[in-house]
Amino acid sequence: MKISNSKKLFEQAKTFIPGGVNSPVRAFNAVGGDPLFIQSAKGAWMVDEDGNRFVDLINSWGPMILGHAHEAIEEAVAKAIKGSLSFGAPTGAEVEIADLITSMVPSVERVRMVNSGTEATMSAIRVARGYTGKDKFIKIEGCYHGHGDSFLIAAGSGALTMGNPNSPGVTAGTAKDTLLAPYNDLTSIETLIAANPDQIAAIILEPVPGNMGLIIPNVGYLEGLRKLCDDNGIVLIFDEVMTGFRLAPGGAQELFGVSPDMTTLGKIIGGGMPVGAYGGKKEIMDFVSPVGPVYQAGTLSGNPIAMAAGMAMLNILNDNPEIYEGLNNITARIAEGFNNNLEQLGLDYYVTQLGSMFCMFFTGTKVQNFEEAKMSDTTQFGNYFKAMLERGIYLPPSQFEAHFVSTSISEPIADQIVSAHLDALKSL
Ligand code: KE4
Repeated sequence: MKISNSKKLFEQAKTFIPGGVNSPVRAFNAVGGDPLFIQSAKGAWMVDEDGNRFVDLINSWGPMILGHAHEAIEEAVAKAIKGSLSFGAPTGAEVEIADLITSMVPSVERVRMVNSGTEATMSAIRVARGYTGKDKFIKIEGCYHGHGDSFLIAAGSGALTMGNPNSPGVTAGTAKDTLLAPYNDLTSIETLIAANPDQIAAIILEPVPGNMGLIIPNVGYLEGLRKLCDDNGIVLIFDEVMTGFRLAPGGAQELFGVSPDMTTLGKIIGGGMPVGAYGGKKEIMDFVSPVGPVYQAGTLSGNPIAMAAGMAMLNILNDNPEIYEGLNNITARIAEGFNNNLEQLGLDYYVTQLGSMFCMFFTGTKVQNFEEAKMSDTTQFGNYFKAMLERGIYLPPSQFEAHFVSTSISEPIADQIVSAHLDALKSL
């Protein structure tokens, strides 16, 4: 595979940008080798600077659920840019998208737009603290909520991949207010609540974690969290930056029928543009400035071009709910093909799939939490990643990420992924 142009760009990039990338996971440190620089993408296919074509299973870490360069989204953006790119003043587009979000995600009665998932989760925690008057919050080990200081405490995703669970620069003062509990473990939550009476403002988690690989909630887990929060006056925050509008029009909370008090959103909400949002019950969100005392702001929050892209994407998803059945069927086809391959090869790697998210853990354990995810053979994952790349399949460059399927992935492409998987595993 020719990679000379990517190599040249990477060397140049490293003279200006830390590690040559604007987000750590892109550097391929978790899988070895140098990153490929992408030139363009259309539908299910991405093309790098050396003309190599790949089936894309990252889809910008979730946003490109309708495939790359979707005509309706491009048209909406092209139309919006004619009227200038930004005003720093309210626009009708922000009212439209807020209306749509609150109708697609009923637990969200009020919503504030921001520019990233990190901003959304940082703000949600601040509001929960302001609303309850309490300082501590419970984070689930292995869940990733962006790079806000109070989350980089045995975080998943990038921090986990970088082997640096407690990032330097996070103060002890910050860390003391973050309590940690394993995923799928209600007893640990009960223990933390008992040990910190009337001090816990919130519990935040990915309802379906995608940042330690994809992990499915055990039956009753989300319902149990809901009850513990109700019984103890704790704000339940679902971080649906990844699962929002992906697992169902109303996200994981719709799929599992458990309503949080607050929800954080991102990725799909911007249609590929930098957008995040946080929202929830009116009585909580009324604490947000300017109506309430909790301050949060953003120069480009609700940016009209980003709103146009987000609205176009959300409208398509909202108007065509059958999209989700199609995504689930294609993704289940891939997962079934992977399991058939593993059986044929006598391998017991663990494949998980839910909706249009899936992954394969290089461990024989039925992964239910962060500790079990970490038992995966990350070296073998790196070899597999490179073998799939050579066969034209671009996976997320880390064992601790989920794969994202778009509507552009047809049955023939799904079967191509499955046959590349078999061939790649045979080559290891
Ligand atoms: P951003 O600040 O990257 O927009 O969102 C942070 C975030 C918050 N919550 C969840 C559940 C997330 O998955 C993310 C970001 N996801 C990673 C993918 N694992 C983004 C990829 C990256 O860091 O480059």
